[in-house]
Amino acid sequence: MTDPRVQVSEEVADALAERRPVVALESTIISHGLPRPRNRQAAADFEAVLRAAGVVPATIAVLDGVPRVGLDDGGIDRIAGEEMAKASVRDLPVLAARRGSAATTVAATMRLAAVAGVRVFATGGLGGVHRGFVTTFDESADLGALAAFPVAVVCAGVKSVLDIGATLERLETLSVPVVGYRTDEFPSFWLPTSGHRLDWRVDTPEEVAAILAAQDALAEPGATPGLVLANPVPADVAWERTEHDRVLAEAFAAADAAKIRGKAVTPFLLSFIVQASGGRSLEVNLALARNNVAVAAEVATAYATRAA
Ligand code: PSU
Ligand code: MN
Repeated sequence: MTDPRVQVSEEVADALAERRPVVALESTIISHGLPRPRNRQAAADFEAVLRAAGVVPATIAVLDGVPRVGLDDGGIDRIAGEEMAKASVRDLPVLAARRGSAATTVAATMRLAAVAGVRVFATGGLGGVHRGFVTTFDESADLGALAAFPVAVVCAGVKSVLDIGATLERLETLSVPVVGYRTDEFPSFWLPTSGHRLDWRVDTPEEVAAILAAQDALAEPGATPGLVLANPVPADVAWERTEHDRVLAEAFAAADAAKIRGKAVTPFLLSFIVQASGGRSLEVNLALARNNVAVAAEVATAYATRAA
């Protein structure tokens, strides 16, 4: 029988025991969010950014039924190179029982990070409420996970292919703090703005660490929620707004014309956008994800410093 318990790598376990900084990284962005072979390079790059900052990377995935927190190079080769299923929280027990392998979404990564005791997590963009949710009820389990697991997620907001306003309303209902990092506005992935103002802004990693420490100290009855640290793509690498708007409008029209529905809509739009932008959207995606990893390293360092 495979041991279905979460396996934390020795490097990550040692760092946590010694209160050194650790940052969790998801694997769905590698297996499904970025094309090969750039995805393998990106996975190595994210880990290298953390190590250069003195932070231990904890890339998370399920391999042969075992949820792993901290992959070695062989594990990263597998999530980048093999055809992997995409696992959210509800898929974890099925994978364990069947000894299956899968990349983990933000939701499943948060859950496994929380079990291991990793407090800070970096990704590209969050899942959220889909356009047309009134008829489809399509809302990512990422939002429920943010309400349930005490992990801070550094991200560039959500893509404008989702309903950003509805996503922010749901995060409010779920009592998830949403804090802008050096911004007063929620970012929209490829663009630093969205038109949606935020209630809270911080300007230093130490301020974020203080909020996380306050969450820990409040030890809210029931679950302590996570936190969204909304970190806009740097202005010099952001997509040009007019080009962004033009390609998105083209993508929605193409999905409509091809009568794409349901679960197929997002993958259709995303691959259309990469093609129609001549790869420009991919470059922006890589740059913003790398920037989120760098900010997460600073936050995890400030948090570990407080705890020490
Ligand atoms: N948004 C992105 N890139 C991604 C994802 C979201 O800009 O790669 C992935 C993340 O893993 C996220 C998941 O957790 O998609 C959400 O999927 P769903 O909507 O099926 O919950
Ligand atoms: Mn969905």
